[in-house]
Amino acid sequence: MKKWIRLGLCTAVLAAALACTALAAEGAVYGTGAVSYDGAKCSVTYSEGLTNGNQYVLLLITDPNSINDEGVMYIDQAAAAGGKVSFEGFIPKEWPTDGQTWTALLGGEFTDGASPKTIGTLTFGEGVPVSGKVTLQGRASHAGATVALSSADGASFTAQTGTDGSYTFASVAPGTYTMTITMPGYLSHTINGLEVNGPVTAETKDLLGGDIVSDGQVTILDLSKLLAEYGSASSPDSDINGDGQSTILDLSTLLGNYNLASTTEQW
Ligand SMILES: [Ca+2]
Repeated sequence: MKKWIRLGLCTAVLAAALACTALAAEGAVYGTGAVSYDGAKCSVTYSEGLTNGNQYVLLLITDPNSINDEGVMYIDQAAAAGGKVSFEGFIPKEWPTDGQTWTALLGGEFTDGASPKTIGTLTFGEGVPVSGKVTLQGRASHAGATVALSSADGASFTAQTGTDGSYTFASVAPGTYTMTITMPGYLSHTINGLEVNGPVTAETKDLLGGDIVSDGQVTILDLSKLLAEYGSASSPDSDINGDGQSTILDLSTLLGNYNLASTTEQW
């Protein structure tokens, strides 16, 4: 069950719970859990002192110093299972504002008798989300590519792709960036002049395999390395497609991209 409601909260109870714990830095979690925001959705999990089957309720407090029903952004409840509670992928009521800290509060019966618990905080910068997708030629899983953003004034951010190739920077400061997408064994791709002045969704980029020696092109150097390792079943550098060995599949990819080089485009 997920819904927005306004609550007639017992603010004294909440204030007492919050007063016990000083607010911490970005993404802090007290105990065993996780509090995250990917630029679009939130997830909170917790697993300390719970009783399976019991109901727990999550609240996000926007301003711990001024608790009222307007300041509670979200409420949800879940039963503990497998020793934890999970509130996955819910949408925040409001877009986070610069420097705003959300405090995640969990209510319910805990084995130590204390409740509610302040389980973590999320502090948001002045950035906006940047997301996109990268596919890796010849692979079923597109996880592990590195997407880096850097600006002329020194700001830099990095993210990794997930299995489906997607990546997200939760909070990128506005500016003009160079995006570089790299993956061992693959030709990199660079995008210059990427303007971030609001949420950005970049086009899907396909990285081509074969740059085993990572010099920005597919040449005799890569072919030599692959041939030297051909047949090896111990995850050699020339295992372009990540199946653990160097085979005809990797050779085919390399030869298909022979003489190609890393690419650059203007945003
Ligand atoms: Ca392979």
